[in-house]
Amino acid sequence: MIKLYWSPRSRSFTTLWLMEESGLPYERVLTDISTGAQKAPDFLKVNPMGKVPALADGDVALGEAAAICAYIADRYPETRLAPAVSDPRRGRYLQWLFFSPGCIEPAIIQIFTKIEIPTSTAA
Ligand SMILES: N[C@@H](CCC(=O)N[C@@H](CS)C(=O)NCC(=O)O)C(=O)O
Repeated sequence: MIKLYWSPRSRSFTTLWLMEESGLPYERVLTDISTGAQKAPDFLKVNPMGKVPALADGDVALGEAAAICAYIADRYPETRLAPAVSDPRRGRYLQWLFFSPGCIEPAIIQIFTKIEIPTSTAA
């Protein structure tokens, strides 16, 4: 059975939502980052980066929330969560799949950490 390793108050939420939408049977494995569970040797075998979310599906193991979403949608097309590779809507699907980790998250982190990131290197 698919195992989704998750922690409260983390990026796990996207993947928990995805798994519920998928209708696939899966097991939630609590990996509480407030206790350091993400650095336990057994978890590091699933995601050597020591981060949640992570997913194990048979011999497949991966981290990264967007990658987990893409993996489930492609591996289980019966869930109808993604346009097929040949579908013209595939391009926009990929654009929005990567928009959150590529654009929204860095902006949120910048706001919360108040780190100034120069928008231009011009003098
Ligand atoms: N780019 C990764 C980020 C994963 C990540 O940083 N997860 C945090 C929780 S939101 C984590 O596991 N932090 C614990 C740690 O870094 O030790 C993703 O989108 O899944």
